Amino acid sequence: MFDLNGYLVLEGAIDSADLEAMNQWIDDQWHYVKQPNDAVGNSRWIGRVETQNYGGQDGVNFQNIVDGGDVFEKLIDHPAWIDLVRKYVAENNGLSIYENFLNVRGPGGHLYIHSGGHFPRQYFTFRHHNTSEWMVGQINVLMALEDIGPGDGGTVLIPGSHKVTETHPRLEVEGKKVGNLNDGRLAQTALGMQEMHLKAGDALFFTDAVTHGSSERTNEGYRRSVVYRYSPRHFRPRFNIEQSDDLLKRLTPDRRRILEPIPIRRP
Ligand SMILES: O=C(O)CCC(=O)C(=O)O
Ligand SMILES: [Fe+2]
Repeated sequence: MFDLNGYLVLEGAIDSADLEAMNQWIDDQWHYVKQPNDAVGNSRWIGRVETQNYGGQDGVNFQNIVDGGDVFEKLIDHPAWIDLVRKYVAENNGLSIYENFLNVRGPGGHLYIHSGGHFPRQYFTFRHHNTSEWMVGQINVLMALEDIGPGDGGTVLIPGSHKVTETHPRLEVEGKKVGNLNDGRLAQTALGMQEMHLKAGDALFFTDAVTHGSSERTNEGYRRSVVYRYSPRHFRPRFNIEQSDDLLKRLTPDRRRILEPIPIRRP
């Protein structure tokens, strides 16, 4: 079904103790949700975790959340998904984490439509090479820290759209195909979109190539999610935040290999 649709829902991936710990982390950092930037508009740092957003209604991202504590370190090679990730990215491509963040998104928050098989981006690779091994350029694991139901701003996606050749009508602008479009039209209104409802602890496992976005949150309160994106080890991390020596020393060898697949060399 992952091959066919480009996504899977991994039910009950995260146990309640870990959910509680992650939700507690958010509660403890709530002032950053209210005030993600400092007085002159710069991002703020909590150790090596950085507040970030894309300037729209995407909410507050806590980038490099892997530095937020034990419970986030565990997600690097979480047993609920790591074998699937290893299968589809494939061992001979190595493994890395392209981006890891925690997102908190309030009323009015949403994400515009992006991605799709029509668009030539290296990390949208999704193929089965010579019938022996998979080669997937990026897999996103989006974890719901609380239930995400109608009105909560769930992820929307178009099943199978990672394989399309023809361009989605909304992703064709003046005869040219685009990979994303912020044109004021909500992603959930695009042709073929399906809204994904998750229970707290479920994880949406999807190729970044599938056409997706996030529906507008119309309910009160905030949606809480964590996203870890896995890619072959040759991809540079999106924000390239240098990990602390403390974190690197703490990690198991497997986790360290994923987080820092090509160690920095110094004389
Ligand atoms: O926030 C969402 O629902 C979607 C996130 C997203 O676009 C992604 O993880 O690539
Ligand atoms: Fe996305």
